[in-house]
Amino acid sequence: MEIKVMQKILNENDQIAQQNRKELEKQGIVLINLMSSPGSGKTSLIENTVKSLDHKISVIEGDIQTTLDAERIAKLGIETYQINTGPFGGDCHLEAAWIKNALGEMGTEETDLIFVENIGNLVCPAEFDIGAHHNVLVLSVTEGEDKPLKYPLAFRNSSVCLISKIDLLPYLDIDMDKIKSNISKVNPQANIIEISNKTGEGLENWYDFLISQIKK
Ligand SMILES: Nc1nc2c(ncn2[C@@H]2O[C@H](COP(=O)(O)OP(=O)(O)OP(=O)(O)O)[C@@H](O)[C@H]2O)c(=O)[nH]1
Ligand SMILES: [Mg+2]
Repeated sequence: MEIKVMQKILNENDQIAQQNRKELEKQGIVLINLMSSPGSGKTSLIENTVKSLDHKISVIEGDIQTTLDAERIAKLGIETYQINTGPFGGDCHLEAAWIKNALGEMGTEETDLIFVENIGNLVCPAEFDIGAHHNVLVLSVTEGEDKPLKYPLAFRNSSVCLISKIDLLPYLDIDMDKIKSNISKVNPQANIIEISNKTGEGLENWYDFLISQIKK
């Protein structure tokens, strides 16, 4: 007698996300999905990384409104694609189909690494697989120790958690060990890296992680 087992049926977004991941793998390109609250330092991190790494990097920017972040990145002379969700209902996340469309319009042949800067919030982006090889969560020290516990999915779905703005620690009553232990509670496997986009402290560890992932 055959036993039927209920299986997760991939929804359309998950299917397109898997296609994105596979297609990029064929081309030897690594896709990194950056997620955080508004203002935690995603664009600053991309700017520092582009200036420091000797690899071909492209960026897909997600925002509800404006091309401000894309303009910051384009100034560095790299390919930048902006997705604005405002005209289409103002979604607070990016979906796999939009990334597929962006990748199709970008010239990716020579690219080693693509950053997607997801829309700034700690909830919706974590619910949608876009086809990234790594989700990277950026949490700034000004946001409080409790955020991993209050928004666990974003932390759980990220292989790397960057704790940013550590240059501000002397001015804050915040317990770094508590932030880290709260991240580890929701995601014991998370690779936690402390960084400052302002002083550059810790960024070498982030670059080492990226270089270990780049295929070309
Ligand atoms: N002191 C300090 N300021 C930082 C750091 N990283 C970013 N900032 C500042 O924080 C502000 C927001 O940085 P962004 O890089 O624009 O943040 P974001 O996550 O891209 O913001 P959204 O795209 O709006 O979600 C800017 O004024 C940055 O200069 C850091 O490590 N230390
Ligand atoms: Mg930004």
